[in-house]
Amino acid sequence: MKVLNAEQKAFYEDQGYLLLEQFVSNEWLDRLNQAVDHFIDLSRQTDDSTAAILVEPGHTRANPRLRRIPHTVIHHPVFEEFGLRGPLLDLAEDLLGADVCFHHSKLNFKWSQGGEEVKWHQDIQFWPHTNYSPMTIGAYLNDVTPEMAPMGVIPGSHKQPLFNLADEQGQWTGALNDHDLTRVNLDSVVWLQGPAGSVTVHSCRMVHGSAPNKSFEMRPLLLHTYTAADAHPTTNLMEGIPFSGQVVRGHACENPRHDAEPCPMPPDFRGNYSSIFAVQQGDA
Ligand SMILES: O=C(O)CCC(=O)C(=O)O
Repeated sequence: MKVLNAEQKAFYEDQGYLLLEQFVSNEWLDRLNQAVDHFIDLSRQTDDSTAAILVEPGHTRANPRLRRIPHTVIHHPVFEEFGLRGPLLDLAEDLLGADVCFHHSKLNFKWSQGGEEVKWHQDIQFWPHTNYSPMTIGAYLNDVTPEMAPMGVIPGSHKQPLFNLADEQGQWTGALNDHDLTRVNLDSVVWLQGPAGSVTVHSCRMVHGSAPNKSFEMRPLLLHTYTAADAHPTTNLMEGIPFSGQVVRGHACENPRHDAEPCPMPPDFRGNYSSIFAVQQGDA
């Protein structure tokens, strides 16, 4: 084990999540926040979303409102180094084993005074794989208090069956519908908050979400998804996206391992997927 103890690993396996306070060093936080400032400056030159910057409705050059930087690792060398060679990889290796692949990364801003809700969902139905090893590590780049819409997880929900993320007519929404929500113990939610540099980990099967950010501070959460190398994607969502599938620890695994439980499939996004915010809010 590189950074976790056996108890933390057992907790992750049993509960489906971890919160590690101040895991990312101040030196890394400074470098990452400088990169973030660069994108905020760039957003002052555009009225609309670009490949590197997705803006919220209400964004203006004078009052930027950033929703997300998708695929951070392809847009800035500091993000690339952090996601592909940085401190999260020891954590990924402890949880996934010696052979680890990078899948994708994104920075969810949740801008102050209105940054959008992320409705309850599980991740793996967005990007199915042959097994359920994929997990996402989030790093808070600012101090995050309860008012700033931290991410919430439902402990143990990774052991529940997978939901269809569709409305009651069967139309994909990217979120659990009201009927399915009655099967989830929402009273047990744990809000994962902490000082800058705190890190969240959640299983790809974990039911999770977050409220709108009504506070006066933005809540940048830098998310990276890693998989055991024997988990192969079963859609073409990431085809042609640089670094997706790259081995970041150990070796590639040519023969995928298959878990028995079938995974509900997402719509065929055909390169049009932009963000969970857009999917859930119905504006893409
Ligand atoms: O940003 C958040 O609070 C949650 C993000 C999330 O669940 C996702 O992007 O899948």
